Amino acid sequence: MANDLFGNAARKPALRANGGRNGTPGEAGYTAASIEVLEGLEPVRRRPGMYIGGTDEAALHHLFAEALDNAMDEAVAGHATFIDVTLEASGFLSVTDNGRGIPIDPHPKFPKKSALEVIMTTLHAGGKFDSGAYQTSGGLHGVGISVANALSERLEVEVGRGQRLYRQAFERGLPKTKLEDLGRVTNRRGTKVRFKPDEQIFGKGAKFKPSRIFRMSRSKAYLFGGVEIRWHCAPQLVEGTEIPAEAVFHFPGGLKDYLAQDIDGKEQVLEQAFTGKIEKPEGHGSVEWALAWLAEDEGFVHSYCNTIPTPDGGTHEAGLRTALLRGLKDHAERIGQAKRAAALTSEDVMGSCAALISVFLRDPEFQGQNKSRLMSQEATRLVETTLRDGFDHWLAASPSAALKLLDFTIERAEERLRRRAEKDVARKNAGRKLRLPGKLADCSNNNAKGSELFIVEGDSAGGSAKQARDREFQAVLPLRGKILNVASATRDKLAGNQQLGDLIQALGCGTGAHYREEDLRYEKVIIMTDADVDGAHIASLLITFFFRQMPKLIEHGHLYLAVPPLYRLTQGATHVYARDDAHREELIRTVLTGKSKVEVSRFKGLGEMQVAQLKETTMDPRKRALLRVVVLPDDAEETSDSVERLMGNKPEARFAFIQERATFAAEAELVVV
Ligand code: 28G
Repeated sequence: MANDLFGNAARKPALRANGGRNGTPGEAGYTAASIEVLEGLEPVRRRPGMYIGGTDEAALHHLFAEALDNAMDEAVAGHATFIDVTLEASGFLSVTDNGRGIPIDPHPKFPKKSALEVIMTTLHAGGKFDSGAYQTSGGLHGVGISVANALSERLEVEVGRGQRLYRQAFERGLPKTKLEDLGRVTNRRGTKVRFKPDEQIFGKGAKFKPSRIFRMSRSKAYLFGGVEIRWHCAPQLVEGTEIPAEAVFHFPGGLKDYLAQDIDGKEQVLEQAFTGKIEKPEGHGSVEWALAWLAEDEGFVHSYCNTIPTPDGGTHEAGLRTALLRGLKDHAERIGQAKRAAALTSEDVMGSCAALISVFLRDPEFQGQNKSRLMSQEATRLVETTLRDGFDHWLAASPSAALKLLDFTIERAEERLRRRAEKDVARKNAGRKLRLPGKLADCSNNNAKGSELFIVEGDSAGGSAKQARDREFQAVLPLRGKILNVASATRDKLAGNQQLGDLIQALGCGTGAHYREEDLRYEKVIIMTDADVDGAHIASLLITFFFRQMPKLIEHGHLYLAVPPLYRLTQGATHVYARDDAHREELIRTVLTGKSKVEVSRFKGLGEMQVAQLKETTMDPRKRALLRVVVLPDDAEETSDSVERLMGNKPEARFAFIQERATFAAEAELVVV
């Protein structure tokens, strides 16, 4: 038997059927002895999910991924130049490479079996539940083509090797034929695996999806420019779809081509993508990258190691982020813009960056649920230094593009800082909300803008107001009984007063020297008291409180008086409301006719009004009147005196005086003089 390739010992025991993916092609010389045989395939059929992550459509396609990965290994290692993928109408899928062909010599541990049969029928280490996080590649968590064999109702292997063609067939992982020698061939070298997934495992009618197989094949070709992948599909499977029955994937431009396809039609910040490919000497890996910045915030990083996707990122992605951030910051410094770039984070640089990065490493280390994160430490340095170098050159070579990129990322940083500030405010507001007084029925609108606080006298009126309000933007705070007269109270007494404490808390803006209008939780603060002497007294006390503790709140026009009616006049079906005696007489003279009897009812208080009446007459912004409380700025000091003088003695008298002067418009001004 001509097995010229079977002379040398392997570097280390293989963890899967083939030699793993190497950055350095041409290192042939494995022996069948290096295959570490563990056990048969029964466990795979018993618990397929343990090996391929389930039995759904994604898991089904893992079988293809494994076969394709094996073929890619041969290509990446420099032994194969093309891969053929054929999907048949029968549901059979075949993957063929023109590599060395799976070894067929007798296996040292099982002299009666060929290496090929051992590879196809035994489970190899490196699976998900293997002790180490170490494996050579992804695919079916690196468990080998035998898993695909175990889960196929039939699988046929053909090997062209040493100018002879060999064949063996399996069903559900068990050999159905011996390894046959089909005789001399000169035109076939490599491996062909043809298989059909087992419906017993994947469910009746489970089939490969042409579009998925097509895309997976194309991706691989992008990831390794040195391979040509030929796609054939039974025409009836792709009829009426966008997927062609025949295609050739060959992308010498590699990731550059891939990126162009990935971001086709999306607006880019720069005209040129940043791409490159570096191969380190002596098998110290290689790096290929293609990056573009997208105008919209749709960045992504697709990373690969040895053509295996690493959706959970890892060390290579870390190197990429560091290289870009440092590179851009250093460039900013070189052009005297270090200060502007100081706030940049890799989030700002990466957020809109469409990045493809592919590394080839010897013996890569993967980790995570699906082995989808690269752990090899050397990848960070490899990617960081390589990309950094390339990025520096690229930035230096096109100063205008570099500046554009810098401006773009700085703009993103500023936006990020703005968003964070907004979030802080929102959080602060939320925190403040937690400390609101229990009696407050707050509105759902969290913004001060457009919201109103009704300060209501007594719990019963408070109850009516809560029902009459529009809870979206109207809050209600009932205050019980008469509040403390601020004008005559001491500081301590004021601080300990429950009613005022609740009010201060509800407003959120603090008092005296601590007053901060930006923290005021409502745009309008509306005092709503009964239209009687007691009500006037309470309103006066409240105005005094505001005047003393939050004069700015009045000055800036936030304080109002509600104008509840005192009388309801009914004539037949007509109802009108009058706010006082004079208004009542006026209405009788002007609005109502002298013909029939006018029924006059007097409200004893807000609590006595029906909810609908209260809403209509006093609270609904479309129908109510409000009085704005104003302090004339010039007289501010004098005002202070007069308020104290008046409030200190006979507040209700003063309030009546004010009312007389107030004009009733939708928002009249109540001038405190
Ligand atoms: C068609 C479907 C997918 C493959 C090869 C070639 C070799 C190989 C495959 O060896 C056994 C285990 C580790 C060394 C390697 C041939 C060395 C010399 C191969 C494939 C021996 C597996 N000659 N081509 N496996 N290794 N193509 N295509 O699966 O120690 S699998």
